[in-house]
Amino acid sequence: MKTVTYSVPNISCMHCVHTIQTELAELQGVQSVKADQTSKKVEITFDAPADEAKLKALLAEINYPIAA
Ligand SMILES: [Cu+2]
Repeated sequence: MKTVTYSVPNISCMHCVHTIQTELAELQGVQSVKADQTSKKVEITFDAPADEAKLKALLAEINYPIAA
């Protein structure tokens, strides 16, 4: 089990938070997702088959790319 925190500058409202949490939760292996509107950060706890490459790819795909 691994936990990562990403900066996601595009988070601007509760709707963004909801979208991110819903989409990431559907990825196999993801245990929990906490997106925060104020800090614009997303904390994800996951296990295989999920990995960081898949998390980042999914966030980019739904228009919430992580900050470099
Ligand atoms: Cu929003």
